[in-house]
Amino acid sequence: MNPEKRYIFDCIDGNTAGNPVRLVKSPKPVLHGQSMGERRIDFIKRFDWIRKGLVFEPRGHDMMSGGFYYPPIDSKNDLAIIFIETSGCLPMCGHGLIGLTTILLENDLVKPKIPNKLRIETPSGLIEVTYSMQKNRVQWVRLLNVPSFLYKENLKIRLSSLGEVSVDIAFGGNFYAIVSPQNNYRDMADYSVHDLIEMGRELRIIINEDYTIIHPVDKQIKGCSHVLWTGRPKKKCSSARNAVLYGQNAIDRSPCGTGTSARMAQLFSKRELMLGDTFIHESIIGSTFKGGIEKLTRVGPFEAIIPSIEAKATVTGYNQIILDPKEYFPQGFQVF
Ligand code: PYC
Repeated sequence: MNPEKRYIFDCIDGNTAGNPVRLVKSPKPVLHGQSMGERRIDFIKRFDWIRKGLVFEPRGHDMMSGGFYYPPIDSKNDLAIIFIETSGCLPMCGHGLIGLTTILLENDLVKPKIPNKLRIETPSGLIEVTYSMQKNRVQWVRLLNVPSFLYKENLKIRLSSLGEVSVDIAFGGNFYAIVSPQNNYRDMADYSVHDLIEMGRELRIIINEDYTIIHPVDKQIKGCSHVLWTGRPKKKCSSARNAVLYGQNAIDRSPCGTGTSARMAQLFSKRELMLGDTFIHESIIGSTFKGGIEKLTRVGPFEAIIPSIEAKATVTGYNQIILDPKEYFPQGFQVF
């Protein structure tokens, strides 16, 4: 950050199934690296002040997330995305990608090479998207996510409130600790949002201290960043409900795209979901994502699924955000 400069970021805000997404149109930092994975690391090293200023209070809040869009590295593709949110720069974000795609299309900021399809480069890999548009409004976006797999099973973790719980770790673009129903945990419905955040933070710390979690193929993706609390659905049409903790204080208002992918991978590996199945995931506020298992593949030693996630996003506003180094909080703050 140049201490003598006042920055004005031109953003478009929206939400996907209730969770916020902020597209940064300009200015965009020039990033170095041969892949989006390398460019993400470059962003974190040199431009994390932009992320903090745009997602933390007072310009953002605990759930704020979004991203920058760039020309693709491979000209066969349509665009590339760097995600930003309160926990950092995620390798992949499902609700974020669906929201950013909606904002880009409705504002004519991207021209698909093939109508109704987009190929989007993310730090986690290439994401193929299809969508439907009527009268300049995106009706739905459906993404094929990166290969998702169950990574570790039945880890025994002792939490101060619940006692010992059994936890699975699955990858769906980020690594998730998944807590399924068991003796010491029945359903997310038994806990307040505050409890889910507190217990999730403790669980995440213990897992990251006690286990090495690293993507078998892409060593830049490591650590358990999210905790997924499971529950029975409230709606007849849903298959399951979930609450995902991300960052220090956020429970995803959407059903979480990468979380739903990780959950489907976990259920597939236990043969509770099969190739071709549909999985309707419900969020803490009752919004839903339609998930599916589209293909099977392998990631290193792991059997993996290619999940699809379909959802709707809405544009909510045009926002010019000032980051002034001379203000009190140019890089924002968090309270927890
Ligand atoms: O939808 O993948 C997602 C996501 C990650 C964190 C918040 N939402």
